[in-house]
Amino acid sequence: MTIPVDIAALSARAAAMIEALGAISSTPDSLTRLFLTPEHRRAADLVAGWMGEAGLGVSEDALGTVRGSWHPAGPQAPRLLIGSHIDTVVNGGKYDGSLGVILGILAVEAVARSGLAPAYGIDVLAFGDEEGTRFPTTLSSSAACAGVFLPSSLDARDGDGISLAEALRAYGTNPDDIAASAYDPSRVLAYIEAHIEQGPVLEAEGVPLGVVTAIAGASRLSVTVTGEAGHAGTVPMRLRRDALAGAAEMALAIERLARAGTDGMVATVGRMHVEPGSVNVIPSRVVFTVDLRSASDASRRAALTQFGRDAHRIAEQRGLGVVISAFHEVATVPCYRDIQLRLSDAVSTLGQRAPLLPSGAGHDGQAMAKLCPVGMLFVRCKGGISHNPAEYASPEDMGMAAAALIRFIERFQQPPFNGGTSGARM
Ligand code: HGY
Ligand code: MN
Ligand code: MN
Repeated sequence: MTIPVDIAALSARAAAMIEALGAISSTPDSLTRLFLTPEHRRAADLVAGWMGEAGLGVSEDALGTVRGSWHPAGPQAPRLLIGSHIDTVVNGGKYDGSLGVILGILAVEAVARSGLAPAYGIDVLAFGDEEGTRFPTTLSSSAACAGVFLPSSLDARDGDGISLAEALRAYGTNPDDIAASAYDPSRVLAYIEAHIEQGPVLEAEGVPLGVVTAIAGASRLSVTVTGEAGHAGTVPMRLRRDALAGAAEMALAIERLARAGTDGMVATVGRMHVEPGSVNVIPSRVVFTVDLRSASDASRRAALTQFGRDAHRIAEQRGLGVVISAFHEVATVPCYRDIQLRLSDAVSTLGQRAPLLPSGAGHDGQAMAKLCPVGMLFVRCKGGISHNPAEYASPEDMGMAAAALIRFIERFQQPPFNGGTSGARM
């Protein structure tokens, strides 16, 4: 059965939904929507409404993930999961995460309304904590669905000292129910996510869609450098123990390691807190973050080891203290080969070519790979810009992506999907 797709209509609906969801922010003139905030609640309610209008059964789990279920073969049938996240970074873009949830809803709605009656069901998932912006955790919602949520994450505290457990209760969920949120691996066929590429490749190749081969592994560190506060006017340079100057040298050290790194290695110091923070006081304490990624786990881990050596050498030379703690680590996840082929096939039925490409950005698929085979469809974004209000995907490309998901679902059982609970069988 070939389901009729109206790409123009899908494009217009996706664009309108992006605008509606993108308008839900804690800041008036930019987009910031953090996990378990009132804005997350409003966005979850909007998405739940869309799921209901699409004819899906709507529920919400203990980590705040909104689930839209379509079970034509009954609730016990195995199911395909399609999702992404609705949280954002600070001053982020409207498409990162939200697009994947919206495309999932549009695709399942079209399939459900076509009369197709597959032997499997589909759940559309809207995760609330992919970015890890509010708490020093990340992928916690998808980890709960995958059954790999770390209970110790409940003690993670946000900038106001509120723990994840406290925030969950305030949001109206019960952390005691987290274990029950996990899917049964034997009942899940695969997880598929559509997402903007957040890079320049598809635009450079002049194509709207791409298929992801692997999702880069990442490490996130918190580095605390301690020195001695002093008078900016009286302490000679040779006698200073300047925590900020030391932190700056360490930041350049990690940048140097990444520039020399292999496998697409990238490093970012995204946040730096300086104490006491007076213009005329030598900084006594600095805390900064490091985000290090590579398509190769071995090269990332080697760079981490070398950075530790560099940071301690710099601290010793400057008479400083340094403590490095890793608060996030996720391995590189290969995407399931059969799913890559099926996504490429679905795109080709639309007369489009879908290049294969890795993802430098992290995604919920890295947690879901612990549950089932995962695959990702990338959507071209303007200038490759993301985590920036200038982030943009065209309505036409969004409509094409929705159509590709419809084709993927329609053809998912022919021949029977050779799924499994392992990550990727290349
Ligand atoms: O950081 C990332 O790669 C993702 O946007 N959370
Ligand atoms: Mn994302
Ligand atoms: Mn992101």
